[in-house]
Amino acid sequence: MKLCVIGLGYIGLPTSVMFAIHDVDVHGVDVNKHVIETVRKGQLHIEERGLKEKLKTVIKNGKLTVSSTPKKADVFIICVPTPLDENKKTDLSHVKSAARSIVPFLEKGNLIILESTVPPKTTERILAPILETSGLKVGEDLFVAHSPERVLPGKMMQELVENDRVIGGIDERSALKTADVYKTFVKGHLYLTDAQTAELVKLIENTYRDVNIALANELALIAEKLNIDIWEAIRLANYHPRVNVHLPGPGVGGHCIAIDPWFIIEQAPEEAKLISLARRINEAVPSRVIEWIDRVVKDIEQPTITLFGLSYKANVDDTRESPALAIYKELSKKNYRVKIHDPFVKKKLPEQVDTIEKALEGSDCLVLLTDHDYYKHIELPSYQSLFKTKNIIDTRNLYAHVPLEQYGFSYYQLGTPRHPFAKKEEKR
Ligand code: SAJ
Repeated sequence: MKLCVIGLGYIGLPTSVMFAIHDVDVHGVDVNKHVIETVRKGQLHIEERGLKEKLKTVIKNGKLTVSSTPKKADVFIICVPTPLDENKKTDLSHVKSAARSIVPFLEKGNLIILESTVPPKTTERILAPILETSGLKVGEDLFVAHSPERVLPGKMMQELVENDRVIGGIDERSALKTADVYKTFVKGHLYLTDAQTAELVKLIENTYRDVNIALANELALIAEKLNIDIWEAIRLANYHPRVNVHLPGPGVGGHCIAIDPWFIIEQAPEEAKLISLARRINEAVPSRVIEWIDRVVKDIEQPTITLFGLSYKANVDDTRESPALAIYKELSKKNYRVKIHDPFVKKKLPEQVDTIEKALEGSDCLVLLTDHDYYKHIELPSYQSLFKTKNIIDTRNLYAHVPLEQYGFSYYQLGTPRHPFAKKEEKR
């Protein structure tokens, strides 16, 4: 089998490598020259555990080749981004141009799989007509399917193999052929359905998480008002065998959960009431964190704020839609000196520093935004002399176990009575 993968990003690159190590001849395509040059050298332009060594192997043995133009193949997989435009409408321009780019290379019997997350009916109404400009007919000459990726950044190499997959064919033969392709390495179950159901399944998965996180964020607000610790309450509620409340935090980031619900809202705005509200609740959280910071440093002249974490979640370098980035941008508009530390994110902002010492030197308030394991293990009290004012805002419940108040820190914790708007006697 010859495979051509369009888009060598967070999903396309690990997928290409996975096929290549299973002896498939893969040709990877990307519009970004830097990506092509980096991958060709066997190097990574993204951070993903366990990927580098495998990439090196398949570049070296020639199983994976890369260039900026597609090649003839038996199977084409499209893994390009589907962002939102400024009006929160799906921008399908990358899917469309990826599809157009393979048209000249299509031959009778080819299978085209769309992995990008898309609104329901995109495969049938947008992808298929573009492919048919080749003169070949979908359902007769070409097989077409949607099979959304479901892997978790940071665990992709494991989850690509182990996770179950949903495969939505434009017809039954397309679904069966697609299943054969993924059987190359997938050990999880392959569930076959039609394309539009598969498209909705993916959106449901991430919308479920978004709504659940919105509930957690709302419960955090309620807990602050009632002087209850929400982390403890959620932990105990989740001992119920049929309850799985997610966790509050500084907001919802990433390229999926903060975006996919909009694909549903766009198609059914009247009906998607709860989904819209959940989005609004989650989008409002970063400004609450700003209010907390403003309150904590209100009596300090030109305060220095230290942000721990820039990526959207723990142990990854990805900053797409990161609430930490939104918080940083808001803080930069104020009369604050901001310092940012993130052990995963390569320097991209002038305020970023590379050591804990530099980050905490002269700080008036440390704000923990991303719960990297790295931060869990640092002994904050041993850095206390670096602080100018010993304030800590913990948005991830990372430091509750450290007796910070005994060391003279003012410790504020999201979703608990320890918040900066609490009256003194209410604080615990
Ligand atoms: N978050 C919370 N509270 C929680 C869980 C997450 O505030 O209880 C926040 C995180 O901090 C982060 C955001 O939500 O900012 C998203 O993180 P995530 O780990 O829930 O999701 P992603 O975007 O990294 O990956 C998800 C995964 N989906 C599920 O776990 C159902 C992954 O399987 C999907 O493949 C991926 O979206 C995708 O590409 O759609």
